[in-house]
Amino acid sequence: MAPVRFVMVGGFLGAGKTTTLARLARHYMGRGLRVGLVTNDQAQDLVDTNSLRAQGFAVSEVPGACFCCKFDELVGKAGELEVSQRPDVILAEPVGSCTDLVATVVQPLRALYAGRFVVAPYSVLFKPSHGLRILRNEGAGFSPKAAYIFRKQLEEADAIVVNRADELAAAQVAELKALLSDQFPETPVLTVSAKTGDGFEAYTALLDQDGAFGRKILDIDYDVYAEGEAELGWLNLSAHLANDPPFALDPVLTRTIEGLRTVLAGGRGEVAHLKVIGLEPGGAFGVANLVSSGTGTELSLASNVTTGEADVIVNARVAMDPDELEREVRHVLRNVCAAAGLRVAFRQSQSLRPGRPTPTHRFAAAVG
Ligand SMILES: Nc1nc2c(ncn2[C@@H]2O[C@H](COP(=O)(O)OP(=O)(O)OP(=O)(O)O)[C@@H](O)[C@H]2O)c(=O)[nH]1
Ligand SMILES: [Mg+2]
Repeated sequence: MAPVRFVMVGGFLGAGKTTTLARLARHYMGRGLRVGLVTNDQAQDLVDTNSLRAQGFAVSEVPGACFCCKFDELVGKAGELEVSQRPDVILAEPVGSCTDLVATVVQPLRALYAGRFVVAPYSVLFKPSHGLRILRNEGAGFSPKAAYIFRKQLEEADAIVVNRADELAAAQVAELKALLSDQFPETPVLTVSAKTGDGFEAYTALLDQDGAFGRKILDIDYDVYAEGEAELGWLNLSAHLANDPPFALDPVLTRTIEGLRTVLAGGRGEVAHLKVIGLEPGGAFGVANLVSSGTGTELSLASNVTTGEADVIVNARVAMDPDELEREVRHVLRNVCAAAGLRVAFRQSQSLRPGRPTPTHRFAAAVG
């Protein structure tokens, strides 16, 4: 069998990785290639897995910790996709608070699975809402330790991909490019919009390249990294909503995110990413998001359905105590449902602070 091209796209929480992977998947499928995706999270019940599956893609999931700590499971899940889909390309999304992926994923894949995978250049999406403030050294609502992770993610990239170009003024793009070329002078910078597809021609051309990529081994302090990650509260929660007569699904999703934006305002905890998916039995689905405390609620994927019941999953990553975060999410969802006259039955929930990363492999120097 020909080796599978392994395309991993990094970037901070809410940078646009899942949106980008969906666009890349369509791009490769349009070229006649078969595609599989692997998602990753600290916990079960992942919005991204459900959203990508609902869009028709073949998705495997590595839950419970980042790819670096679950390297064998990543290879195992890629293997399941190889059997079921015979993919030419596997697209992989690591957890957005994870870094050091070149030393712990790219290099081990190259060294240990050379005949099975060809690893594409490692690109990292840049999230302007937090990134501009971090590059200006203004702080971004997070502690310096979380900002440390953000910077380390950029430092190991073969290319930095500034996302959300559709929202950026020309002066902002110019400032970002100047800051990035000053602080990461060796790294090419692309500008894209995962939403509109602008810039993807150059981006996919970069991902098609072979050569001396995936070789930037970080000098990284795992204590700072672990403490930075542990400052984030993490919540994955699922529930079932029902009503007779049927209700419009999308407003429930946006009101849930908007309700959380309101209760978390006033410095209670910077939002890294809040997302909710609603799935109705017929297969229609909608997703609403908030990517920082200073931006607005967005219905990123509309279901446009009215339904008698729906499953909802909330994934919240906020710099606050995870138990408090869970209380707020339950409270807001209950209020949104009460206001709309819906019955809500809570199902699973996991709230946590990410544990210290202990990678399966860590290469101290690049091989090959
Ligand atoms: N305007 C605009 N919004 C975007 C773009 N790319 C992503 N978004 C929005 O940003 C939000 C987060 O996008 P995701 O693709 O879920 O981000 P992510 O990096 O996968 O997030 P995590 O998995 O939580 O780390 C969603 O509301 C997207 O619709 C873009 O190019 N332009
Ligand atoms: Mg994602």
